[in-house]
Amino acid sequence: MFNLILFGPPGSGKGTQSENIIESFGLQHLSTGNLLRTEMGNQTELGMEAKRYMDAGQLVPDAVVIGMVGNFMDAKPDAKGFLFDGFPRTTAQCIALDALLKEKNNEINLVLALEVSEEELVKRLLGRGLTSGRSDDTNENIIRARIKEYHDKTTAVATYYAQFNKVVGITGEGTVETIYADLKKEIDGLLASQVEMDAASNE
Ligand code: B4P
Repeated sequence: MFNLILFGPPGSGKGTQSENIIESFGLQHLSTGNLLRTEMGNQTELGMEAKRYMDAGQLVPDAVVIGMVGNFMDAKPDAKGFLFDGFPRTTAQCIALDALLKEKNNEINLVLALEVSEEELVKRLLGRGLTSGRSDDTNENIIRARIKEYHDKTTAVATYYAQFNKVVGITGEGTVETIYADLKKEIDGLLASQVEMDAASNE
């Protein structure tokens, strides 16, 4: 199994780049933002609770998100790996994810961290808000609150995985294609080194 986290602030291109990565590498896409928006669209109890936080630019409580991720992973027993997009977003979520993977004798192999300036993030999200219908993208104050949540709670995710030397920073400004090429180079490099290690251990 190959498990990858695509990490970065809101609007850094996680959703955009995930599409390319899952297509090339056949990973199962797990976007907590998408899962939460589906729950909201279906007006489930979980979705109605999540909406209150998302509309204020705040993170949804850990227990809600972790339960949802566990259910999603259990429903995909044949996945050859997961691409985690927008998850984990707190240290508690990192610890919970490690435990969920360990139950399946697995771990996170790589964290790719997209780096984008705050002004570019605000510009992109306001741009998406013109057409997406997402209420959290239309108001600059809410967008800045989301970026503050990222600095207050989510940058700790990179610190957590850095202690295991799993984080690689990627410049997230430029064309979608050049950024994808940089991401792909890192994934290809890691997969090649895993093949070499497997071959060596079979000798
Ligand atoms: P998410 O749905 O995860 O999404 P996001 O932060 O808005 O951004 P993403 O980085 O995916 O942006 P995208 O590629 O689309 O989160 C939404 C909310 O859900 C959070 O605020 C939180 O409340 C809640 N939530 C989600 N997960 C949670 C968790 N684990 N715990 C607690 N709460 C959680 O790109 C944005 C725009 O930029 C697009 O318009 C795109 O076209 C454009 N763009 C992308 N790449 C570009 C490039 N290279 N150049 C120019 N524009 C580009």
